[in-house]
Parts: sequence; C-alpha cells; structure tokens
Amino acid sequence: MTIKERYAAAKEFYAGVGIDTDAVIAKMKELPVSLHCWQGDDVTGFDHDGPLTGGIQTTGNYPGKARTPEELMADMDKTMSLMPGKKKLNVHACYAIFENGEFADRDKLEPKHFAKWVEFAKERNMGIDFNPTFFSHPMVKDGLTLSSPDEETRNFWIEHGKACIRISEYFAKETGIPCVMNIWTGDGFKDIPADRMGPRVRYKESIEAILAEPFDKNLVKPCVESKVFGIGVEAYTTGSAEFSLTFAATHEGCLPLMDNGHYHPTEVVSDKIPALLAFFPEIALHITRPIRWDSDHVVLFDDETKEMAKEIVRCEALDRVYMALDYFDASINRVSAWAVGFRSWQKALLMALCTPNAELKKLQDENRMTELMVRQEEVKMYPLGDVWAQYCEECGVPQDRDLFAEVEKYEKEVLANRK
Ligand code: RNT
Ligand code: ZN
Repeated sequence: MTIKERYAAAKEFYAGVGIDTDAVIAKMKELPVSLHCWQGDDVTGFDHDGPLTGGIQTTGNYPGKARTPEELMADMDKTMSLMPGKKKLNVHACYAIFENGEFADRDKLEPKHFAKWVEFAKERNMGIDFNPTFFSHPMVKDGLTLSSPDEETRNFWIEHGKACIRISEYFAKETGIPCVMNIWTGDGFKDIPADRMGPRVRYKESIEAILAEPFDKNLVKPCVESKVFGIGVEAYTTGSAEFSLTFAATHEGCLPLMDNGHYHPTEVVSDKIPALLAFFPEIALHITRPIRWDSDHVVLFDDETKEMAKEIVRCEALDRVYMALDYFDASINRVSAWAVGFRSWQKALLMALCTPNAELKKLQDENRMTELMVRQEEVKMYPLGDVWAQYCEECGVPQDRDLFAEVEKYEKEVLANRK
C-alpha cells in the first residue's frame, strides 16, 4: 500500500472516533517548536575557546562538530530539511557572531552581533528565542554569577542580562514574532553550604535588576528556569524549583520555564504543566530526556514525552505554552540527534491531537474508570504511523525509514571533511 492509501484508511478510522486528521495535520504545520542551535557544536558557541563549564556538560567526541557560524547554519539547514513542522530558532548569547576582528564581552553585547542570525531566521520565516549565557566564562566566580557575593561579578552578569533583553527585543521587532528569553544559571555549591538564603536573595535582586531594563512585554517574554542540581554543584542550586516558580509567580510578565530533566526522577513535568496552567497565562518548557542523574539526552517518542504533549493539547494550551527543545549529545551524529529529537516531539504532539480527549475526559468525570483504562489502552494502538507518514510526505521530509540514509549521506559529503 502507498502512503496515500494507508493514510486514507487511517483517516477513515480516526473519523470514526471523531478526529479529523486533515485538520490535525494542518494544525501541526503551524505549531512553532524552538530548535536549539547548541546541539550542533556541543554548547560551545563563538565567543570563547575554553571548555563548557557551569553545571552542564557534553560528553563524546563524534566527528563533524560545527566550528564556525557558517558550518552551524549549514548543519541547521540540513537538519531542518529532515523535520516536519514549524521551527523557531533558539540561540544562546555565546553564539554572537563577531566580524572583522571585533569582539564584545558578554556585558557589552549588542543587537548587531546577532544580525547574521536575524538574517538566517528571516530568510527561513522563523522567529527567534534567546538565552543569556551565564556559563563558560572567566567572570563565573567560584561557580556563581547572579547570586555571587561579589558585587563586581553580579554587576557584570546583570549587565549581560540587560544586554540580552535589548537583543531579544531586537529579535522580536525584526521577525515580528515575540522572543522568549530564558534565564538559567548553574549557580550553586558542590557541597553543603552554610547559607542557603543569601545566594537566593541576591539571585532574586539580580533578576529584578535585569528585568528593570525597559522592554515591551508583548515582544519579550522573560522566563526563569529551575534546576535541581548541576554537575559539580550537586549539593545546592540557587535557582531551585521553588525559587524559580515563586519568582515567576510574583513578577508580572515573567514566565516559569520547566525543563523536564531538572526534577527528582520520580517527578514528572506532565503533571506540573496543568498545575501551572491553572495560574499562569503562559508558561515555557525545555523538552529533553533525563536519564538517572543527568538531563539533556536526545528526546525520544517515550511515555513521558507523549504525556507532556497530551497535557498541553488537552488543556487546550497550545497557544499558552512555549515549547523548546534542550539537549546536546556529542557522542552521535549531531544532525541525527537534532532530527530525532525534533521528530519525536512532533510525533508526541501528533499523537496528542489524534486522541479523543473529550471522550476520555467525560469517562473520568462520570467516574467510569474501568472503561477509561480500557479506552486509554485502545488509543495506543490507533494507526498513528500512517498519519505521521502522510504528515512527513506533505512536509517534504524523509520517512522514518529513510532518515538514516539522509544523515549518513550528509556525514560522508560534509561532516567527514571537518578535520
Ligand atoms: C541546563 C539548562 C539550560 C541549558 C541551555 C544550554 O541544565 O537546561 O537550559 O541546557 O541553556
Ligand atoms: Zn534547559
């Protein structure tokens, strides 16, 4: 059977359970998901030579890492040709592009240092999200930035944050699409601190100082991302879950950002999404895959990924949740890592939209829990693969079966020449 024939049968099946798959596919094509530039070069960026520091780490040395803006952009183009759906570009401040020998430190960054990214995004009809980079820099003092007891250190990073607000507003104005600006620091301690509140009060005041930079709240959406612990800062993280959530709740216009790799292993972000949506007009997500103590593995089409997408869809919150990918694997082909992760989240969204959510909710509200279990298991075996195949076909991207060959070809023709 051809893809078309398989899709026709699936479409009829789904119509029988009240789902219009043509409408679902049309919706999928319009849902922006942020694609993180940092999978292409192991979070290195272009403004320093040193290693990645500050509570995060990449492991692996698979050949073919992008070394220049041109290589990174070429790889992103390749990777985007392998993904169905609408993309938004996600850039970190350390990806500033300096020309003709000029250099600006993080506290002095200007919109012009990101003009090339704007050009790239505009040509591809994408919005841009942004992230100040509070790591991999000599001004990280004793593992601390915005929460440092040293005033000069704090001020340097506050200036960085303010510069990033100005750059975020520039992105939004240039692209006509709001820019989500995420504040994450790896500030914390390896071992038991003697003062847990002091750093948090300083962190709070520093973020407030950054947000005092004037900006249009319709154009820039600042977020605070929490983390339970970081590599090398196992005992204490300044920006804990309670800190970040309370900060966002008490500062209008500031969104909470949940990264699903940043909680204790038995906690699930799928359950936190509706909790936050009951209070916040908008929230943001970093979609990743945690394993044991570490986050940032390539997103797969696994249970929690499906569950997160389901929550966004059944809370009817697709326009209230900013979805961004955040992972970095240096041990496999990076273009493949990008593509598999993005495609997995697309599959999860597609599955959520192809689920008879209203019918299932009714069973719950009527306390028909036996039937609910039976039906929820039934949904898992619906012919989603045939809808996915049609969606990929319509978007002109490879089918799952052909993905690896495409990746391999690019590796041979392009990546292998980077010695
Ligand atoms: C780190 C955070 C953060 C980073 C990116 C690069 O644990 O998840 O979001 O991954 O900013
Ligand atoms: Zn994150």
